[in-house]
Amino acid sequence: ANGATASGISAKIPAVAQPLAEEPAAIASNINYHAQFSPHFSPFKFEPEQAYYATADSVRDRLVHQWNETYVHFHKVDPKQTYYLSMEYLQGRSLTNAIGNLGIQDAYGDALKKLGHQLEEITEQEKDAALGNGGLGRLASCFLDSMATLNLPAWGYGLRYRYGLFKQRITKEGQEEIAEDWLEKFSPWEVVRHDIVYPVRFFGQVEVNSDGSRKWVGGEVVQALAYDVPIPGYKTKNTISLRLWEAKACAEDFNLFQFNDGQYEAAAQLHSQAQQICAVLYPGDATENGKLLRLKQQFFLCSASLQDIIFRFKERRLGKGSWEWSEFPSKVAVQLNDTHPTLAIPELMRLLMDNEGLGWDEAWDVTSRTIAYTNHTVLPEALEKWSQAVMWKLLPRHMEIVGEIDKRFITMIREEHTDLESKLPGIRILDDNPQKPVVRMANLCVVSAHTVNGVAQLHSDILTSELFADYVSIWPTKFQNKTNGITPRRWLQFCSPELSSIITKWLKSEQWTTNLDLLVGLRQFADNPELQAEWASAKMANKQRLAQYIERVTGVNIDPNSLFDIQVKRIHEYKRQLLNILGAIYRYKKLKEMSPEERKNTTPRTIMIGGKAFATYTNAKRIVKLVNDVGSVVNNDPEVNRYLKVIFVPNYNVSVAEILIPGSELSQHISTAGMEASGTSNMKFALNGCLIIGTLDGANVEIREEIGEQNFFLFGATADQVPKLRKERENGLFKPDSRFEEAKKFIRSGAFGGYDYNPLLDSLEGNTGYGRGDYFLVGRDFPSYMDAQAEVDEAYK
Ligand code: GPQ
Repeated sequence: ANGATASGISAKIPAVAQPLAEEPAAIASNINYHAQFSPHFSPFKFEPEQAYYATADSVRDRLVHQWNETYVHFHKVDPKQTYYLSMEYLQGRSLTNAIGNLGIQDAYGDALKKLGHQLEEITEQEKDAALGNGGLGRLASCFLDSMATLNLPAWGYGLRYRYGLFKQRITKEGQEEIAEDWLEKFSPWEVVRHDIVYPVRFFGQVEVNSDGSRKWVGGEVVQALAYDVPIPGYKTKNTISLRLWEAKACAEDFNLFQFNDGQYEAAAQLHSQAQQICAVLYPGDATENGKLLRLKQQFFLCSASLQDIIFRFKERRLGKGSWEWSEFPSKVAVQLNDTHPTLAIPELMRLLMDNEGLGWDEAWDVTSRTIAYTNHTVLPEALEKWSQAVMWKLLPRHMEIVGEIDKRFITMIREEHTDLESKLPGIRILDDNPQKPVVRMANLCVVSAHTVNGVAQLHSDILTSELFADYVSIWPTKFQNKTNGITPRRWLQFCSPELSSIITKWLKSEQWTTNLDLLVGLRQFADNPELQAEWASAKMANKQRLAQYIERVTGVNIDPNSLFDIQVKRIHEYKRQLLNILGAIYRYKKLKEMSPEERKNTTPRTIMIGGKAFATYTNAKRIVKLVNDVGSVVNNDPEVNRYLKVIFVPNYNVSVAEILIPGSELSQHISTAGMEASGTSNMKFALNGCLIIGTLDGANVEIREEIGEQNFFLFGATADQVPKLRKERENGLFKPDSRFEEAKKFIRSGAFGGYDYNPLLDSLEGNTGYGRGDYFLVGRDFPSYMDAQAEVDEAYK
C-alpha cells in the first residue's frame, strides 16, 4: 500500500495562507456556511442538532489546518516518534475540548448567540465517543491530550468500533444494555483517509522457501482503512492524530456469481466477516467464537498499525537517501497499553524477518528496543492467556515466532540464570499444561519489551515484588513506575469554569492549567475568607447544576445543602460498591431508629453511585440492582429522606463525569488494598477540591501524600496485610462486627423489596460452602469504614 516516495510530503501540501478569523461575526458566517453547504441535513433547518454539526465542521476546519502543519513539521524534523497502541479510547465529547484548547470558546459562544443558540446547549448535542470500557481507555485519551499539549511527536492507534460501550438503562430488573450508536449520523471529528489502506491476513499457512526463509500465505485477507481523529494540544499548534482502523473487504471478495444465483448471504460472506471485526468493543468472550473475534481485533490493530509505522519510517528515511534497520528504535517507540496489543511483538518480528529480510538476532534487537509495555492490573482473571490451538489456527507464523522466543528464553535461563530453572514453568511464555495449553501474554511482553511499567507506585512495587518478581533478577533495570495522570483542562478548566477562574484570579496566572505544581500557590490564601467564600459559591453552583441533572435523569430531587458523596467507576467486586451501599443501608437503619430531634443533629447526605456492570458479570449486576432498590425505599421514606438520599446515576460516562466531579464534596475510592492498580477518578475528584475516603491502594497513596492526611479519610487493611487476613478468614478466625451483620440482616429481611439478594450477600460470608469467603474483605474493613464515615460527618459540620 501507499508506495513510499523519495520526495517527502512537504512540497505537496500548500501552506494555508491565513489562519481563520477569530471575530464572532466571521465565525458565525463560517458556521452558517457549513449549515448550508455541508450536506448533512436538508436546508433551512437550524435546530440545536444542525447547529452542533455546523459548529463542529467549522471548528474542524481550524484543526485540519494545524493538523497538516504538524504532520509536515515532524516529517521535516524527523524526531523519534511515540506510538501508543490501545484497544480502547474513551474520548467523550470533542467540541468543548477543541474550542477550549484553541482558546476560542468566547468567540464561538458569541457567534452562536448571533445565530440564536447557546454554546452549552449546542455542546450537549454531541454523543460521547465511548470506544473504551473504563480507566484504561480514559487514560489513553488523557495521554493523547497531554502529549499533544507537550508538543510531543506522538500518535495513537486504535480501532473504529461501530458500537462503543453500551448504553446503560435502569429498569425494575436492574441494568439493561443497549447498543450505543455513536456513528448513528456521523462523527464530524474523523477524517477517512482513502489512501491509507493495509492488508491484514488471518488463518492460512506458513510456506518455507528454498533459502529457508518463511512466508505466511493463504487464509483470508481484510483491508484496514484509516480514520483519523485530530487531537489538538492546549494553546499550541501541535495537533496529533488518533488513527482508528476500520476493517473492509475488497470488491473482489463480493461473489457476483453467487449473488446472481440468488445466494445473497453466501455472496456477501467475506464482507460481513470483515464487518464483524470492528462491529463492537470487547465482544463477550464466553464462547469460542467470541474469543476468536477478540483475538482477530487485537491482531488487526497490531498489524495495520505496524505496517503504517514501518511505512512512515521508510518514507522519512527515503527523504534522506536510505536507512539502516538498526536506526528503527531511535525513530520509533511503541507503547503497549496493557497486553491487548501484545501481538505487535511477533508481528514486528515477522514483518522484519519475512518482509524485510532481517535475521532473527537483528529483528529481535530492533523489536525489543522498540517495544515497551504498561501493566494495568494484577488480577489473575484479567491477565490475558490465549489458547495455543486458537493461535496456531489464526496466526500460524506468529505462533512459530512466539515458540522461538519462548525456546530462546528457556535456553538463556538454563545457561545464565540456573537459580531460576525451577521457576521456568511459571515464567516462560508458553504454558504447555496438557489440559489447556496457552500463551501467557504478560510473560511475552515482559520478556520482549525493553521497559515494563506499573501505573502507581504501590502497583509497580507489587509488580516487582510479586507478579514479575522472578524477572527482576534477570533484568534489574527493566521495571519502572509511571503513576497515571489526567488532563487538567478537561477535568477542571473546562468542566468547572467557575472554580478555574477563581484559581486563576488568586494565582494571577493561568499557568496552572499546564503545570499543576503551581496550585501550591493557593496555600498562602487558604485562610482568606474572601477566597473561601468564592470557593464555596463555585462549589454550590456546581452542586446545583448536578442536582438539576440528577432530577432530569432520575426524577429524584436532591438537596444541594447536603453532603454530596460520590462513587463512580466500573462496577466490580474489588472496587467494593457493596461496602458503600452496606454503609448507606446501616446509616438508613440508624436514622430510622432515631427520634426526630436526634435526626436533626446528623449530617444530611446524598450518596451517588454510578457505573456500568459487564453484561455477564452477575454479582456486579446484583449490586446495581441493590443500589437502585435501596434508593427507591430511602428516597421515598418521608421520615428520613431529608437526611439521606441514595441515587444510582444511570449511564455513567465521560460527559456525566464532567457534571458529577465538579459538584462532589466526598468521593469514595475504597478498593481492597492491592487490587486497584491506580485509579484515575481519584485524581479528578481531588483536583476539584473534593475530599477522599479511601484505602491505601493505587494512586490514593500518592494523592494522600500530596493533599495531606487531614484531607483523606483513611480506613481499611493495607496491601501487605491482605493475604494473611484472607487466610484467617478461610480458617474461620474472622469475627464480624455487629454493624456489618445488622446491615446484611436488614437486606435479607426484605427491607428493600422481594429480589433475592441472598446469593450476593452469601459472597460476603465465610467459607460455608456456598460463599466466596468474602475474598474482597468487605466484612473486615466495614467497621473502620464506618468509623471513617463518622469522621466525615463531623468534619462536614
Ligand atoms: N484497567 Cl487491565 C481498566 O480500566 N481496564 C483493564 O482492562 C485493566 C485495567 C484500569 C485499572 O483497573 C485502574 O486501576 C487504572 O487506573 C486504569 O486501568 C489505568 O491504568
